[in-house]
Amino acid sequence: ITFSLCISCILGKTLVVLAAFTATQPGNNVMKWFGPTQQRIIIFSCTLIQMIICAAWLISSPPFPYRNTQYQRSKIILDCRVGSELAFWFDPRAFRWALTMKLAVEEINNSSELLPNHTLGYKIFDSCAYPLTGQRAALAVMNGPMEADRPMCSSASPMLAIIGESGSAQSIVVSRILRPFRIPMISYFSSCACLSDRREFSTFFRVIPSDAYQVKAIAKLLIHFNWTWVGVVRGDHAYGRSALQGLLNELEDTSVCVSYQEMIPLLYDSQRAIEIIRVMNSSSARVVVVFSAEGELTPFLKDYMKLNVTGIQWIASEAWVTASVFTGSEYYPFLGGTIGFGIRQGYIPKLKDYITTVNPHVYPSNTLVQELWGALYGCSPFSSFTHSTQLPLCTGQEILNKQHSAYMNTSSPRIAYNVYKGVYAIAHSLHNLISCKPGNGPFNNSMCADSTKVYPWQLQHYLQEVSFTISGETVNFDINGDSIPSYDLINWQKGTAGNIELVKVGMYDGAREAGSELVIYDTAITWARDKSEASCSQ
Ligand code: TCR
Repeated sequence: ITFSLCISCILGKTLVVLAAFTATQPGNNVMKWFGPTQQRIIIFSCTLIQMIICAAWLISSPPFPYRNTQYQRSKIILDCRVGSELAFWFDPRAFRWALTMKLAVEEINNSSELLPNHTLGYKIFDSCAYPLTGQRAALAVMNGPMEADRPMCSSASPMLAIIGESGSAQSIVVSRILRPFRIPMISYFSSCACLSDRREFSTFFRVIPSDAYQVKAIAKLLIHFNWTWVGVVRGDHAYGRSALQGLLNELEDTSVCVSYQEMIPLLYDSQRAIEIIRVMNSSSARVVVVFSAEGELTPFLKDYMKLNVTGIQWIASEAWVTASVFTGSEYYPFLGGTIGFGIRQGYIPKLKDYITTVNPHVYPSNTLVQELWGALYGCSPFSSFTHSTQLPLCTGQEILNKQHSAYMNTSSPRIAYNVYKGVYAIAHSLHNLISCKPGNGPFNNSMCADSTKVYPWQLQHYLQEVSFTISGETVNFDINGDSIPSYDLINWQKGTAGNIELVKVGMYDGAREAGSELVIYDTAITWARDKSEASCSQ
């Protein structure tokens, strides 16, 4: 935009700029300037003064939200600030994922069995859930340090692989950067079915199932319970769009019919929501599948509850079936009985103890830890930080406890467990690479890789072949870089305090024989309105 503005200024003409934004995180600069818009027409008329302002913008436009403090081996180095202002909300849950990576690397480095005599190094960047920031981070780490004493031609980055990105939009961008250099990446959170295209994303691997499997599992669930009419509600984004399309494809030639498809607008609009709720209420389909994230669903459910509609059997998509925001007792009459597939949980024995050791006094120079304190306790640990955040100074008595579920909830790690698996997948592949028997290797003339100078494409070869067991689960990748899909079937039941408890009532296990992937403990399920059976549609 700045660029178009400047061009228009230089030409001295009035210009109509059609800005097409996909919504990024609230708080991002674009959003601050123009509001959370998807498409807007902005008309500027330019004068000489504006031209100078435009030029100044170009020169002084703030850096994208990360600051590269210093280059070090094994360090978390980026945060999401623009100047001193936080450009994005600090997400304690995502910070826990970062610490899980650190824990896994430390475990591997201390292990005498896995990669003995080798040490893994790492750097962790915050991409701020923003593709461009992810791109900068990927390029920064690929470029490596530009040190005066290292000649340009020998200063190639030692990076072998990337664990990430988080969201699919970011993974798409980063994967395209890594592809020409054949650097593998393993995502723990990007589930878009589009990323399974090996021609386009040839170095992309993931330990989260593709959404293609989720819609398969949902279709099987609908068929299992003989539900003939269902409604579908989705968010206005790629996730909602492609999941809906996938489900419609899966339901073709089955006994299940879709009565209506509705979309919750990106810019939440109560009026529109009420119309959707009316459609839901007047339809004879009592089963509604919702593909949405918890954030956008919250105002929608509030409106649903205000209108006092009940009797809907919700099928939750993976993005909200494990959301803790809806577990209060006030939600039970409306959401009790909800069922859906969540990412399989795993067990990371040392995670809880590990994340409790994090403290701003142990890591005084790590701004992320200071931000964690800001997010959890609403205070700044140091007076220097108080100034920039305008938060009160902490008392020093702040203690991590269970209350901070966003950060401390380690009892059933799902995404953190994926991160853990991803790091171990790299370690096992490297281990196999290093253990190659000379003359028996997989490369030209049965050569092995030189363990003192490993190339990323050599690691990719081993990653494609790797197979190991962790937390009782076999981890390997199919030809598209996808892992074996495995979900827990989760049901929202009444807890002792009237709140909602998430109970596992089955699973979808892609490792089982075709046709028997879905296992349901029928009698363990609670249905909406406490019905005893699944007779939810006509
Ligand atoms: N993968 C999505 C983003 C996403 C998400 C979520 C967002 C997933 N699960 C739960 C909020 C809450 C799965 C992506 O971008 O691929």
